[in-house]
Amino acid sequence: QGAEPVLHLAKSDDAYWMQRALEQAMAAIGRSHPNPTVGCVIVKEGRLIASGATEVYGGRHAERVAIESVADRSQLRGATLYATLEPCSHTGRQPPCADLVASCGFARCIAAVGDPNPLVAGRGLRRLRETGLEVQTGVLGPEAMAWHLPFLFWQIAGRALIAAKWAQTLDGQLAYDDGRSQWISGEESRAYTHWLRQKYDAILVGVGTVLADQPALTVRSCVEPHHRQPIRLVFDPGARLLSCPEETWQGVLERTFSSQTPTLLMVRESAVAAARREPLPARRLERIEHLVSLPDELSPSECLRAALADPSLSARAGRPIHSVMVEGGPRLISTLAEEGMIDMTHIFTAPILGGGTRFRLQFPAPYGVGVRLHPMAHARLGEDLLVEYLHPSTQKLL
Ligand code: AOF
Ligand code: ZN
Repeated sequence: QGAEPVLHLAKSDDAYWMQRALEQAMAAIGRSHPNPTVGCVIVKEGRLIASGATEVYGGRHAERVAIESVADRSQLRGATLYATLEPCSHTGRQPPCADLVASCGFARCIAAVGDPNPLVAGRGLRRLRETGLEVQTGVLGPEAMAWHLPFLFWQIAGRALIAAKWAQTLDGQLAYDDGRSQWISGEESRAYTHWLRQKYDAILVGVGTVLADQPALTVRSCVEPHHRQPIRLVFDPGARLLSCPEETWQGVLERTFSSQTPTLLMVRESAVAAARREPLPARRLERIEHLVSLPDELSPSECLRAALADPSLSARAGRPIHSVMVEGGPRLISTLAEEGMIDMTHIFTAPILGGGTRFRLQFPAPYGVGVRLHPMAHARLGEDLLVEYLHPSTQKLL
């Protein structure tokens, strides 16, 4: 349940220990944002002697947590340090990890991926090589890249990562024809999804999903401790929420707009203006604390891009928004995917055949050439299979 590794089976000792380092990071999911949540293990003669993960923002980095947990530092002589990200070489809120690692007498340092932060960018590993350590990168590289993607993407692309998550049947249905979507993926996948939300700064859903399910979109019923609740974004260009049946509206207020974390409602300018002229929508609008008005002339994808690039979104959310996970529905995901907006996907496939015909991803004919995604990591969750894919443009960027 929860923090099961999204990994291939270990193929070598190094992969085995890097998997343990990734598990350290996963157990601290979301804790260090906007710092990447790095995992670290220290191994000597085939035995684990220390482990750690990045602390809350401004706190110690993973390598320091692991090293400082060893009372007798002479133990570290000749040991191997595994880190899911290149040890840093700069002085930020914390002193450089590379200097600390270099001072301990390690024989080897294995980093899964490099740190693209311009203040680091290879200098951490170079520093260690110069000290005489054997340095290696790329062990579980794709898995670590998938894990650190929100951070890597923000550093490299300079904009918020848009990930999509959906569960589907073998025949590609995201919900049964009667609209039920809750029972496609199994219990393990659902717990995993709740847990996974902590990795992202915001969860985005389309209004169709909100009207159908009144989802809470919170972190719950999954492994503890819970490190944070992402904010919620509801994409409702036509303001359908403001004129839905009263019972649905009450459910939406209670669950999707619950007090645990802010919910921002994204509506087109013209629809906001129209809502203000009608008694019921106008009254409901009063209840919305965070309204994001979208320019009329932009497409849905352009609206989302603009909203995410607008610093006032982070200000209103009370935290930087560097990544978003889209959780449906099929229409919103199709619209975004069609315009090449989905940078990565978490897809859960349940062993169910015959899910109906109504709720599937749909792309217009010109899209028919097909975009080949890059699989990065996979896991079995109960009877479901989870695969994480990168869009080819994301792959190229990294
Ligand atoms: C590491 N280990 O566990 C993490 C690293 O302001 P600071 O000092 O906390 O530095 C933040 C930067 O350090 C961050 O942008 C990223 O480049 C790197 N994160 N590095 O060696 C860690 N979290
Ligand atoms: Zn560091």
